[in-house]
Amino acid sequence: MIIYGSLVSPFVRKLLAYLGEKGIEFELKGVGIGDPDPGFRAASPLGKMPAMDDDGFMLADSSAIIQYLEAKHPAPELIPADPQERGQVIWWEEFGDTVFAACSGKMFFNRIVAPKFLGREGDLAAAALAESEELPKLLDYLESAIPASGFLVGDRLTLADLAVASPLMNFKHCGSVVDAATHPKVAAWSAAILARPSFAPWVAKEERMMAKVLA
Ligand SMILES: N[C@@H](CCC(=O)N[C@@H](CS)C(=O)NCC(=O)O)C(=O)O
Repeated sequence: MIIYGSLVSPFVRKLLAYLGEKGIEFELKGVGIGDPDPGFRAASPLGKMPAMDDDGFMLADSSAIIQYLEAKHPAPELIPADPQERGQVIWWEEFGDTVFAACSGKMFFNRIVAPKFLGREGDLAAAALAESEELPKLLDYLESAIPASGFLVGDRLTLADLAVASPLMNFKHCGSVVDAATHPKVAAWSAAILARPSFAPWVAKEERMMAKVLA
């Protein structure tokens, strides 16, 4: 199976961690924004990452790919069968993808992707507004919602933890790290999730890459 994407995308990172937790073998083919790679273009109609080619079956969108893989490889269960837990996991994935990643995207795209990868100026005012107005409220919500179990849903790892922890790397690349004094539960939970073997090697590789980009 081929996964197309870049390590710095929150959606690609979520998928890579999911694949690691599942123990599914794959090859990562690195592509950037607007990449003309024909395999990537064939798998991703809108040119967005991640995309997948599973022995000729092509699919784009991290959530679509994960739903496909969860049906194909049910164990270990990362999207629970229990109705309430499943609803909660989908809520958190939605929060991670469309709210948390959108906020991190305003900062990461305008401060890093636009100037460093696309050779143009980013909207620094939009990035500053996301950091000062949106991010604190999202972290406050997360702080209030992390259960004592240390996992967002139930007492075990689910897709919810992977989806919400992933964008935190993009905040980090922008110099915005979770403050353990103001958000102790978010700091402890995210450190534990990002240190899992499914995330850690990708995070280390990505940090080396970003150190070069930002040097
Ligand atoms: N909902 C999609 C979002 C994918 C997405 O927006 N990826 C970004 C990178 S983080 C992208 O490829 N952007 C390029 C573009 O919009 O042309 C998913 O979960 O995969």
